[in-house]
Amino acid sequence: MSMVPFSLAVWLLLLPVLLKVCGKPAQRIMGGEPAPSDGLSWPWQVSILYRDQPICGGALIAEKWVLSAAHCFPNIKSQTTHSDVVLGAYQLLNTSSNTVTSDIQQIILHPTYDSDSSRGDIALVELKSPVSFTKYILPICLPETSAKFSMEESCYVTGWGDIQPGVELPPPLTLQEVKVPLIDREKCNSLFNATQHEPQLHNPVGPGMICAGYQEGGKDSCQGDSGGPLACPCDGHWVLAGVVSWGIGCGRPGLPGVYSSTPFYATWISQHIPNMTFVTCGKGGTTSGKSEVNGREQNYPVVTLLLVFFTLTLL
Ligand code: 4AZ
Repeated sequence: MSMVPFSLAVWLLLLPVLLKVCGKPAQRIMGGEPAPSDGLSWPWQVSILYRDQPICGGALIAEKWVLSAAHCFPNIKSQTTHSDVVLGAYQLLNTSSNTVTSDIQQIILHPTYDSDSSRGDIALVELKSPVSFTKYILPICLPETSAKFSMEESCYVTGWGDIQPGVELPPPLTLQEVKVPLIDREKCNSLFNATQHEPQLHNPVGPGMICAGYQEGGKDSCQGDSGGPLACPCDGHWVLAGVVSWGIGCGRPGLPGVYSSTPFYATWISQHIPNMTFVTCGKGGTTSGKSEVNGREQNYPVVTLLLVFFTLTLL
């Protein structure tokens, strides 16, 4: 057997591994509340429809897989049959040729999911067939278990959920973004414990949860954003730090939004998606507070090196 087809195959298999294809939007513009109108900022954002109505958000993590919240699926059987996943959308009521709608193959809830405590509020949604990546449809990177996000990072939560409790996003349902700093579990529990609310829970933020928001309130995710991404910059990529899970109201002072922590569930995700790759945020290297996540500089040395190697192996 000739070595040429063999090395060709090896390199073609290695190429997508060496080239991180997640967490790199074609473009990103810092700004206010509606996401930038080019619709390129959050290409992993999906909407999950049940009988044609948007019920939850989700994040694309691979060609066939979306990560969402377990509480979005109280009736898996009916929802698998009657739900669709909308990808590449910006305005849900004004979809373009960049939008793809997919049927659902299966929904996998985390085995520890408990609706009372919101423990394990994470779900994997498998699409019927793989989607083609475009500049409007791209996966976000997943953090490995030991990934640590810098607490100074600018994380964003995005979605088509309510703009206030009980106030729906008006037509044409334009994707919203809001910058929310991470709040660690200890700090978040002390906030919840110190803030008057019903039901008064003690240490409600369990392992596998992380908070994001402001002590003074005002900026938060809300009903309908559930399952959607909390995206943070890490080592030059956007990485999924959390999945919108729960809160007491929305944007209330001292009651930040609570998210299922993706690093905590990385092992479970890898068990269901065998070839999934994970990124190591803030380990072995300089994790600066502000990282350039949209520059065109990264990976080009790797690509060049690869192409040189590739050419040499073919000779
Ligand atoms: C909800 O009802 C919900 N502020 C989701 C997230 C938050 C609040 C409520 C976070 O699905």
